[in-house]
Amino acid sequence: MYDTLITNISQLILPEKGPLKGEAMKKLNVKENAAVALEDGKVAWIGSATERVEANEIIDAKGNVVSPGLVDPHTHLIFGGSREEELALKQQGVPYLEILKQGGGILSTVRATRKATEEELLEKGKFFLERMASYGVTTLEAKSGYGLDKETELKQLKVAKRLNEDSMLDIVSTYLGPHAIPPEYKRDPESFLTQMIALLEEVHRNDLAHFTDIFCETGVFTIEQSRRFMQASKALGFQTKIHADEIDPLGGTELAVEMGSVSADHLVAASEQGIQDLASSETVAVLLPGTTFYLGKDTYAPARKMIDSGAAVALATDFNPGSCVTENLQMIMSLAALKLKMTPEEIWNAVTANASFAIGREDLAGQVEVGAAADLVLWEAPNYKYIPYHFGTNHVKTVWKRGEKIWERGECHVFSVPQSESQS
Ligand code: IZC
Ligand code: ZN
Repeated sequence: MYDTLITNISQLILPEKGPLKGEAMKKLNVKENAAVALEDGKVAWIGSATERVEANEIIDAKGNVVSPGLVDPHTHLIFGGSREEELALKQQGVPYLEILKQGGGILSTVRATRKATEEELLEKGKFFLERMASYGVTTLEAKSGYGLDKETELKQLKVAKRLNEDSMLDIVSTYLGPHAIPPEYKRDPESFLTQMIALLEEVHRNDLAHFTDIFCETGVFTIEQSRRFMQASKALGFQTKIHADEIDPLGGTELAVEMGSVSADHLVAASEQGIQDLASSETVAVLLPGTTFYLGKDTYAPARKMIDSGAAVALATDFNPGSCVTENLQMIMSLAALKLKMTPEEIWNAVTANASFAIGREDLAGQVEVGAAADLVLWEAPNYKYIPYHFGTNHVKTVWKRGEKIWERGECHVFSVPQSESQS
């Protein structure tokens, strides 16, 4: 007798383990007319919907899709304030890096995050996490980077750690101390970087992050500075990530591969050499089409060229208060179809197997396997292609994390207002 049986599944998505590179991304493992049983928070049995299986709770998927919980491998989850005032500047054509240069952008969020208490950041983080879960995300990465000083960077990382402990979701932390250069160090970025490197030790000692990250971009950190930071990170045992070649082609993609980074993120302006380097490595290209969309740009990351050359591609929201303000990974899946020209099979592999590999969770997330944690999503969609196709809405019916229902589509009174409310 199992705890739960989900049956009548039209398609059960069973991604292969990542990293899925090139051709391997083009095949999605799908079991038609399936059923899955859960026991003690784990997947206990996978079979056909026609088999008779006993369970305490039986859920009829009614011919809909079940997938692994989605994995969002790049978010800036923890921050103070918000930046809706910058939308008008964007409309007037002021570039993202120009807003930053004038002391806005990331620096505006830094001011708000320094002011916020740990409790305030925690409450805000909870709110966003519930939204992410509602869209089917059960594992995610969260970066610091809005402190740019010791106290606030540690505060952000502690909040992420508490959210990981207190919630059902799995949150993997990344230390992004070198995210921008604070005004007090404008004339001496090298000594700012030295401070952020010095902080690595404390982050490591308190087990506050698994990964490190740096914003390698014109006016932010150079290739040489990024290499220095990554070498220091590796020396302490961190795995590295990098915000690379987002706006200007500095060669951050090549650097990521040279350093053996687990991922290189953005890559809109990645060079031909960078793409070849990715293809010959296990560094995952984490693409963030929501950011290109939100910045109002026309040129998207060369996903087709990357996959066709043999690289591993993952997709993420880049959820942050400035350049991509959305918790909705399903929207990113649609943008990947429309703007990156990725196929539905590639898209599903990119938000499951490759996303989990990009955050070192390939054994724990992005899969449906007997013995693995029961992180599952029941969709209101007849097949997996339907989800990226029907954009901008939430297709999730139910989300399970380690076998527990953590989100379910709520009440709706459009066709029936409850009696007590209509009478009062
Ligand atoms: O707050 O603008 N690109 N970092 C690098 C960001 C975007 C987040 C932000
Ligand atoms: Zn980012």
